Amino acid sequence: MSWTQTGPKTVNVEVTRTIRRGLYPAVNVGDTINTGSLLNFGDAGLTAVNLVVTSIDAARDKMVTSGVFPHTYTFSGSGSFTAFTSTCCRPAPLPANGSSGIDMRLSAQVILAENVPVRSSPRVYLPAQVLYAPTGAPLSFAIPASDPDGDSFGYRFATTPESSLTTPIPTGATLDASTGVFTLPAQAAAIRQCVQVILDDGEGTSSVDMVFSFLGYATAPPAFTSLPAGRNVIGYIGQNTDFQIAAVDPELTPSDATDIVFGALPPGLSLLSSVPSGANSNTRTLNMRWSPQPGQTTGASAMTFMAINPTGEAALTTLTFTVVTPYAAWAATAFPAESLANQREPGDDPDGDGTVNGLEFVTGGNPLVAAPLFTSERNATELILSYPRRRSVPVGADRPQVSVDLTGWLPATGLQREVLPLDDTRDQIRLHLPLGPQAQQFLRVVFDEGAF
Ligand SMILES: [Ca+2]
Ligand SMILES: [Ca+2]
Ligand SMILES: [Ca+2]
Ligand SMILES: [Ca+2]
Repeated sequence: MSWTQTGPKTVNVEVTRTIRRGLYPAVNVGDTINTGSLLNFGDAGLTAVNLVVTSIDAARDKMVTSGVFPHTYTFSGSGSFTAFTSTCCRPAPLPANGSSGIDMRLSAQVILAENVPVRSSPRVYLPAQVLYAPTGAPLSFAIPASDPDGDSFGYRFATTPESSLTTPIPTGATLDASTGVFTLPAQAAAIRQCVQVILDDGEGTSSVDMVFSFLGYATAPPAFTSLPAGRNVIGYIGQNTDFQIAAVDPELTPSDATDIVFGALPPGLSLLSSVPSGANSNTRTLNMRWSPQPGQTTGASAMTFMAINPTGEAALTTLTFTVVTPYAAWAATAFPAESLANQREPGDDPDGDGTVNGLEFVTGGNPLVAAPLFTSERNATELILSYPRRRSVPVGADRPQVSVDLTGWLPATGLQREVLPLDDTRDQIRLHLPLGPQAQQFLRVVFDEGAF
């Protein structure tokens, strides 16, 4: 359960639950079901939990459902409310521990204050509430989550009042409060373990309820065979980084047909194709693209992918997606590892050649070797400003300007832009400005900060 504030006193509370397919045998993806549960907004508000079916897994008698419930709170000043919904049973049937009877409660603390920026609780992106794992091996993965409005947030196990789980923390389970890395020790026998985690960004909380079904495999689960190096995909703003994720099940029967599933994709990450191959589709390859957009927050986020076949054999992997600006990527290699730590910004000029680092970057210069990169010349008819330019710099990022007094600058018109290939990565740009009737004229080129 998570929430997003949509106005001074209004929120959308989002509920995601996995439900037995057998309870609703006739519904299809896209249908709405009445779960019989109520959502209590924490004030006097109540609403029926009618959820839309987003996926159906008939073979394992379960389906994923979700719903968004708008609500307007009545309060003056500020208010803190605990929205919650509960049901008699976590999804069933599952191996071991019977088929139902373990209560489930989902809650979220909604903290609202008038006249503050609209905000949101953290969100978890998991493909399903029921996750399968083999017995005999420990389970470890980072709970994939992000906060839509960019707050940092922490993780903790839910308490019994929050989750309804009488033993809310399975024996030996750990949860890293800052990274969300969750571990369960190896389970000796087929067993179900239930875990609920609360995410807190200081502006409220959200919750995710997970059921781990440990299966004693007669056969082997799929395994990831192709992943990005270090499980880290670096994306440069404005550029496409394509990569593959592949998983293979060693058995070749129809019940080992492998799929790779994942939650909602963060901005800039897209699935190009999902390709089955091999005998009975025992191999699955995702072709993906990481394309961070201008303005996107730099830094790292995590996302979990699950390789799974129709019998429920599964493997999880978590990838990190890092956004770096092209300038930051260049600076990481242009400067020695340990030195010049305080002279690496675009406006610094450690070699003192008058070309600041930002311009060394766009021109392909060396920030540690003094060398002129911008040259000018004048002949009888024109003024020429010449500089190298990396082809990866966005089109239009360098803008010629003219002035007659070095004070007021205007976009240069009537300019001829000559582009000469220089080397593998750069062109030499020569800007030709015809001499006009003015007593004096000045020409300069301005690089947008977006180029860095
Ligand atoms: Ca937030
Ligand atoms: Ca298998
Ligand atoms: Ca310099
Ligand atoms: Ca230099």
